[in-house]
Order: sequence, then structure tokens, then C-alpha cells
Amino acid sequence: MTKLLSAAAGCLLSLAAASHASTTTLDFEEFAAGDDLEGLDLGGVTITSPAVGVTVFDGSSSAGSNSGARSIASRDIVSDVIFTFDNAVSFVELFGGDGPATSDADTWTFDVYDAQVGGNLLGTLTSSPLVSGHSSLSFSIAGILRAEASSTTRVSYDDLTFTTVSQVPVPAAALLFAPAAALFARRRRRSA
Ligand SMILES: [Ca+2]
Ligand SMILES: [Ca+2]
Repeated sequence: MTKLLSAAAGCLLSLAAASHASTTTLDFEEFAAGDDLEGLDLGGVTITSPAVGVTVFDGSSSAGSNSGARSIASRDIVSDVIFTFDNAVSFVELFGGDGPATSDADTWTFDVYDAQVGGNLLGTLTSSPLVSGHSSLSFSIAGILRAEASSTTRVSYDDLTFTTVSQVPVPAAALLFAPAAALFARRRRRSA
């Protein structure tokens, strides 16, 4: 019986240490051009542009898109767009750029931080100049809680992908284990 108990405990403890990675991509296709996304939690991430707000653009306009017919940007298309994650992510990728009818060469910068507000800069990347279309920048770094996209030219952003790694909390496993342990203890007392 004791061996059985330790086996059960070992199984639960290994469950407690297990991690589960889930990857989400937001392509913004479910929105209509002009939709206000400022401050909305889109399922694990909240998007903001503090001065002007974030909106959905028609991908067939000069804003362009990487996927489908929709992209996002700040309302003035030049202000920073901030992605705040509910939980730390270990991977984040974003596409930035504009439509095929434009002639300016766009570069954009992607910064990642270890806190939802303030914190330390974990990494920064700047795209190569691109006249039309979107280019991706990505990070594989543990503990990203915020990403910021910026450009000095008019660009839109599309196809945000992020991976959240969640740990099964030990207290939850302990709660599962506690009633079983009490039951075993009671049975042992009765049989003794
Ligand atoms: Ca899209
Ligand atoms: Ca351009």
C-alpha cells in the first residue's frame, strides 16, 4: 500500500512539474476595417497605442496586410503599437510593412520587455528596408510580457504569433492528492 501511495504521489508530482506550450496567431481577419481594438484583450494579449488608439485597416488600402484583407496599426499609422501579454511568452513574431502601391522604403523596430509596464529590454530587432509588403521579426526568449512595434514611416502590422508556456501549479496537484491520501489513511486505519 505504501508503495502504491508513493507511486501515486510520484505521478502527481511529475504532473505538477509538467509544462504546456500553446501557440496563438492573430490574423485580424474576423474584424472589420475601422474596428477599435484599443485596450481589448484578444485572448492572451491586449493591444494599445496610448496616444491615438489601435484600429483595423483594410488590407487592400495602402496599409496593406500580410494575410487576408485585414491588418492593424495605430490610428495615425505612425505611433507605436504595444502588445501586452496576460502571461509570459517564450516566442513572439509579428509582420510589419505596407501595401504594394507604396513607394517608400519602410523599416520597423520590434522591442520585447520582461514586464507589462516598464521592466528590462530583453531584445530589439529592426527590419531591412522594404518598399512594399510585410517582413517578420521574431524572438525566442523566455519571460516576454510586452512587445512594442514602431516605425518612422507609415506601416501596418499583421499576424501576431505568440507561445505561452504554462506550468501546472503544485498547489492544484496537492489539492488533487490530498483527498486520495486521506482516503488511503482511513482505509489503513480500518484494516489495522
Ligand atoms: Ca491579416
Ligand atoms: Ca512602403
